[in-house]
Amino acid sequence: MTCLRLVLGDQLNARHTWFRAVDGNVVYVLMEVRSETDYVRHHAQKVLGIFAAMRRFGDALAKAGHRVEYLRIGDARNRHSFAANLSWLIERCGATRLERMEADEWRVEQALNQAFTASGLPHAVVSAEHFLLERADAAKRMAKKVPRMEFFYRELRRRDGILLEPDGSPRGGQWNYDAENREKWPGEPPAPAWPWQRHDLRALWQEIVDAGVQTLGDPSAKAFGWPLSRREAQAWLRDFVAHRLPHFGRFQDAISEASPTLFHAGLSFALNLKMLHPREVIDAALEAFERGEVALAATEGFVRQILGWREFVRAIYWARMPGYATLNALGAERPLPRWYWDADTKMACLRTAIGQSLALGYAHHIQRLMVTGNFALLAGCDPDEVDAWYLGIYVDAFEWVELPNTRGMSQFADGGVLGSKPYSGSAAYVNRQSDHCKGCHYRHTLRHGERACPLNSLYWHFHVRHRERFGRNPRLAMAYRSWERMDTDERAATLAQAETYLADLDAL
Ligand code: FAD
Ligand code: DLZ
Repeated sequence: MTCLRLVLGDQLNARHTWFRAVDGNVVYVLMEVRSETDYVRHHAQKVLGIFAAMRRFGDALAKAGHRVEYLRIGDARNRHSFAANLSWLIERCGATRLERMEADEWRVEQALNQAFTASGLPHAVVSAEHFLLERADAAKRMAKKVPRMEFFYRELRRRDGILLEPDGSPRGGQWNYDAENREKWPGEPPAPAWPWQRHDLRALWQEIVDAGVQTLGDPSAKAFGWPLSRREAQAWLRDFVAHRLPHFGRFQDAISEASPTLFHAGLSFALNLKMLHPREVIDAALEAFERGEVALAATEGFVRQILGWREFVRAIYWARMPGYATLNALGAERPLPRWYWDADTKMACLRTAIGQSLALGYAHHIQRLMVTGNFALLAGCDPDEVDAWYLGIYVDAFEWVELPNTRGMSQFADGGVLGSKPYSGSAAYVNRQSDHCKGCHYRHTLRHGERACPLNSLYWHFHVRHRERFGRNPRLAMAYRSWERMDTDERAATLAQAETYLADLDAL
């Protein structure tokens, strides 16, 4: 009897129970396939990183004595889809049984279900043993009504006994220290550099190019920086806890041209490939807190990202797919401006966020939400295009996490499933949180006129055109009151300026 066990590129969980014992009847299968490189145009570093990490993982399994079948992108035998490769591997290995872990993406889950059923072999699907909620439980919690993230998060904190006083109340008296986490970064303390690796992936890059895979962004194959193994990922985690976590909360919402990474963790690539477990990441932060090295507000702010947001968006994804991927509550249909692909815009905030995304395959949360996301929201860009951009450009982008963040949190295309109001901001927000405006071609104080920052008129245009939906939302009441207080000519000039900009977004 031979069992094939499929390991996907984002299932590199070395601590999975599958790998505990060596069994000569089990063959682990990993494959680099065009169906996955081509369903969207990915950042070059994302493809490089996934393939390099998969190869290391396959090698480590073989070294530990497991049987491994690994299909490289350039292998002439490769049929370039999970289903087609599985069917010849079944023949080749004389397989009598198939097993796999749950896939994180709806698309892949459907394809694999079909392939396994079509094989006619007995098969099983097991947990990927990664998330803090099993998938069915996560989806069940969202089945009737999606709770606000804050309540979902508190429940998990109670369930797992995280940051609680002995009586079950939250440590320090508050569940959430977000109010302490909104500072602009003045340049001090210095933002520590991330512990970038210097992997030379030029040979792999050549294989990818020779195979004809189309990518975007800078491959940086000569000095590829992202962690590629569990050991390297653990070193990133230690580095984060020691050097950046102490300031994480305070500057979580800051943006700066002087640092693309500020005090962020840079752990999403390692987490999403499952090289790290979310619980070990949380525990590392909690231990630093207990040792007195990190304040409660920073610790709680970080734990909320992993235990709260990450699990929450996944739960929404599995409760609401496949319909969620087609929602467009605001009827947005403009194409994304061309400069999303080359960063060639006069707006300093967008130029910086897109430029660093193309260079690193990374932008931090506030850049994704309040710079690139905010612009697309205000301009009414088609959420299908916005999704494809986000799904391609970031090394950590997998649909289960990208889609709710983009279509839901950032574009409000889900009509308020994930959040109760859109994350919209004018130039005042960007100026408050960043150092972009002082050197920008546009003037952050102007609503109209030649140098008026486009974010200002687009902000008002967005709220006016969606007044019916948002006008009675108490969280937006202040914005609508400010609009009413503006004199009539000012309002007309602002809306006219927005129309001018909307007529040629490519020119901004
Ligand atoms: P940090 O800011 O240091 O946060 C620590 C960790 O918390 C992250 O590694 C991540 O695992 C988790 N986290 C924080 N915020 C979120 C969130 N909103 N949703 C899920 N997990 C979160 N994250 C992805 O992993 N993949 C994506 O494709 C992705 N797309 C996004 C698209 C948009 C429009 C927005 C607004 C956010 C998106 N995020 C995505 C969430 C977040 O921006 C990234 O997780 C974060 O920037 C990764 O960098 P970091 O590890 O330095 O994060
Ligand atoms: C993203 C990606 C890419 C680019 N290539 C592969 C691949 O060749 N082989 C593979 O197993 N996985 C790849 N992935 C990750 C898959 O798309 C991922 O498994 C699904 O997104 C399911 O979450």
